[in-house]
Amino acid sequence: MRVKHLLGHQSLKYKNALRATGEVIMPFKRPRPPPVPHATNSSSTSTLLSTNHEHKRLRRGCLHGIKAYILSAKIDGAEYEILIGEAEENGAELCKTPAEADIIVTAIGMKKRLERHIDWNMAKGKAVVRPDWIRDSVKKSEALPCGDYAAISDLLDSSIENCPESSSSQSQPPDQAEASTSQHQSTKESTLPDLVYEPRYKSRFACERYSPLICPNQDLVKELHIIKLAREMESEERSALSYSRAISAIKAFPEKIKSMSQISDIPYLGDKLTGMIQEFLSKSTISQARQLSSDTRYQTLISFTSVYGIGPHTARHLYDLGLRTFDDLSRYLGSDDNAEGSGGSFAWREGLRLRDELSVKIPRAEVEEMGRLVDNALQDILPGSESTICGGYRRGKLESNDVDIVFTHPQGQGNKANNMIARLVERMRKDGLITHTMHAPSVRSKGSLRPPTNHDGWDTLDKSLTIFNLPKTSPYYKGIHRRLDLIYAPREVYWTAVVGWTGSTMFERDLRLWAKQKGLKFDSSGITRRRDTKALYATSERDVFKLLELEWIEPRLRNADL
Ligand code: 8GT
Ligand code: MN
Repeated sequence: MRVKHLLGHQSLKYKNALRATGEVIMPFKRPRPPPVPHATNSSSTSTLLSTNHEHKRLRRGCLHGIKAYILSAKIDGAEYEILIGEAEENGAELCKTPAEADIIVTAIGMKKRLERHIDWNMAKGKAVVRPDWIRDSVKKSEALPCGDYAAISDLLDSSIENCPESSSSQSQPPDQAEASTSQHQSTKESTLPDLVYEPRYKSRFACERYSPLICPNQDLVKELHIIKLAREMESEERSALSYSRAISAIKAFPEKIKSMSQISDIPYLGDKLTGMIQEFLSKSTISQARQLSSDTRYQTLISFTSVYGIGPHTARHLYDLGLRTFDDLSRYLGSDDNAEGSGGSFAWREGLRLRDELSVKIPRAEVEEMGRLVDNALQDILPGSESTICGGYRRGKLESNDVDIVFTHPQGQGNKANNMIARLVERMRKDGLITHTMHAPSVRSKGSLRPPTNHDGWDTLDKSLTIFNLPKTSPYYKGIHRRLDLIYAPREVYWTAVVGWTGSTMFERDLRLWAKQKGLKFDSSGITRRRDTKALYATSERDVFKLLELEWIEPRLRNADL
């Protein structure tokens, strides 16, 4: 939903707008998620469950049962994300506060600095280790002793003393542990040929995996998507990301999942996800997803965020005020008390007015017609321009929520950008094609739902988020407003921009992580080498992949989200 696109700065604006009405922002009530059904080894004798159980045992991570707090200070965003992912995937329970944790992971090496974040006396009661404790434990498949990893010398002894043990090693009786190890080895042996041919779905990076529009496990993915959306609605970003990662990994799995033994190589499936998949295999649904989809709070938040300009934060606030329907919302916005002139309410009212139209999906033929009209306008004012329809359309989606068009001009270099966008928009406005515009800030503000989080914004390209209207003379005219994003890229970064705007979101997120581990920085506005910030220019879309040392993946296989 492109609505999210605007969240970053808008939610803040609206927050102030709401505050101005004198209403108190109440803490939101969160529906307690139903307990995740876990496989048990108790009564069932069905083969499915017993293989599942076996499987679960195999997958139980080396950090299982360990309560960890990862302090983000001094850890760079991408690295933080990788650490969190690794810890979660290997069974660690991530805590929101250091007090709840057994082990504190930090890149801080000095007592004074640590004390800025964590109470010293509390730290003394825990193990306090460096991030490589997670990495090395995962590599060795066991929670390693903390002594070698103590983050701060003064805390060495207490870290050794308080070093947690994983319940995966603790709770298994010796014979079982042995069975599990030997099984583990036998799985390893049986996958030996994979060393020669490593299927792409195993990669930890969505930008290495083939992700078709519709995958063999699409129903499972849809169910998980509901849970992911619910997390987004509650601004539980990290949890939402775990679901996005799992969804993305399942999207690339080439077979229909019929038994748990098939999924052991799919990355990012921790205990919770494994349990859910197990449930899905036996019931074709996931109870948590079912419950959510009939939950009033979930439904209301989803529908409010479908209004252009309303993000989860605002939606929760409106919900807490007791609003449930669009009529409620409309009444609320219509009331003079709430109609302060600062723009927030106006934008909402406008969004609400257009909502029904904007929620109608755009068929491919109409997307193409819009592309032609944009290109005509472009050629008129900037002859020789080039444009590409990106986004979901380019990935093969039959219907799109909006249209994303990236364009460039042979003479357009460097910072003449402003001009190009303004000229195009002005022209289309005059022709009656564009009815509303929202100039996006070039850098997305933090706190936006949209990833990636490894840097502050998507890019520094100039763009305009507009509302578009086909001319009555067009054979596709239905009198429906459409969302159209126009993005100008200087010639030399045109292909990076095309890759950056083709998506899907997880593909993009991992592209950035991938680039990072290659010592590069990728975003839609260019590729740079980190060590000397030298810019690398691609001359084609394939060249973008080549520069990133990535194998080519065609746009239709970049559907790494739902
Ligand atoms: P849809 O339009 O049918 O919903 O599907 P979509 O085309 O895949 O989603 P979208 O929300 O239109 O986003 C298109 C792609 O543009 C996304 O995959 C994302 O990678 C990228 N994208 C944004 N916002 C921004 C942005 O501000 N800068 C850049 N460079 N890319 C962005 O969504
Ligand atoms: Mn789009």
